[in-house]
Amino acid sequence: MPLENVTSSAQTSPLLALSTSESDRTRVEAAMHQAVITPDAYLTEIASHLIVAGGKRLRPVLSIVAAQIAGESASDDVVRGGVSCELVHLGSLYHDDVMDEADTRRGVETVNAKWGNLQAILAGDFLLSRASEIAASLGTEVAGLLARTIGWLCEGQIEELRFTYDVARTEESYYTSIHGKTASLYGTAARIGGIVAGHDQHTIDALTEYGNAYGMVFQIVDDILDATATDEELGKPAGHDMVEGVYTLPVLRTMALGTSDADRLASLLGAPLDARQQQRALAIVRANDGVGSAIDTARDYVGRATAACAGFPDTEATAALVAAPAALLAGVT
Ligand code: GRG
Repeated sequence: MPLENVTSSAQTSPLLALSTSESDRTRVEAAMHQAVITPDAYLTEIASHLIVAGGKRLRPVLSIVAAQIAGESASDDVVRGGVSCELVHLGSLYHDDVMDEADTRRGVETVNAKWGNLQAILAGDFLLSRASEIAASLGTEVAGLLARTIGWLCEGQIEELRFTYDVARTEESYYTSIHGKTASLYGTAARIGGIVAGHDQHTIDALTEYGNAYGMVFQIVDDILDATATDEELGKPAGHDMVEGVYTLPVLRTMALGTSDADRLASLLGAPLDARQQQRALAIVRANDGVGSAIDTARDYVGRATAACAGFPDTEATAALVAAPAALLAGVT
C-alpha cells in the first residue's frame, strides 16, 4: 500500500513530520490515486506506477500547511490544489527519467525502463492533463498559475541542458535553472494553498515568496549532498551531477576559487568522466571551500523563507513553515 511509503517518508521529511496529520496524508493519497484512474487499465497502471512507489508528497503538504496558517483545517479543494502540483511534479519525473535514461526511481524501475520511452512520455503528458483539469476546477487563477508553472519547469530544465558540460556556466544560469525546475513548483504549491483557502493578497504573496525560497534551499541542499554524501546515503553514485555534466553551485564555487585545485577541477570537467576522474573531481570539491560557500547561500534562502513568515498568525502551521527550511539545511551542516 503506497500510504506506508508516504508515512515512513514523513518521519524523515521536516515539512511532513512537523505539519500534516495522518488524516491529511490519507486525503492526499486518495486524491492522487483518484486523479489517475481512467477507463483504460493499461494507462491507469502506467500513470499510477510512481504514485504507488512512494514519494514524500511535499507539494500537497505545502499547500495544506499554507492553507492552515490561520488555524483552519484544509478543505478538500486545498488538497486537490496540492495534488495538481504533485501531478505536475510526477509528470516532470516521468519525462526527466526518459531524458536521463534512468533505470530506477523511488526504489523501483522507472516507467521508461519498464514500459519504454514512448509510454513514459505519453503517461507523463497524461499526468499533466489531469493536473490541469483539477486546477481548472479550482478557477481561472489557479489554472493560469499551474499552466505558467509547467512552463517554468521546462524553462529551468532547458537552461540546465543548454549549459551541460560547460565549465563556464555562470551562477546566474544555475539560479535561473533551479528556480524554474524546482523552486517555482514549491512557490506555486504554497500560493495555491493560500488562494484556495481564501487568504488575503499580502499573505498569498508572502506564501509564494516562502515556497520559492524553500525550493531554492531544497535544490541547493540536494546539489550539495550529491557532492558530499556517500553512495549508500544517496542510493546512487556520488558526483552523479558532474558525471552528467550538470555543474551545480558547490562545483561552480570550487572552480571559482582561483587556486590550483580549482584549475585541476575545471580541466577534469567539460566532458563525461570515467570512474577515476569522478573520484578525483569529488575529492577536490570535498576538500575545498565551494561546499561551505554553497551552504552559506542556502542559509541566505533559509533567512528569506523565514522572513516571509513574519506576518503570519502564531499557529502550529506557521511554526512548521518556519522550521522546515532550517531542517533541510541541517542535513548538510
Ligand atoms: C513535463 C512539467 C514537465 C517538465 C519538463 C523534465 C522537466 C521539464 C523538468 C524536471 C526537472 C526536475 C527533475 C527537477 C527536480 C525536481 C525535484 C526537486 C525532484 C525531487 O523531488 P522530491 O524530493 O521527490 O520531492 P519525491 O520522490 O519525494 O517526490
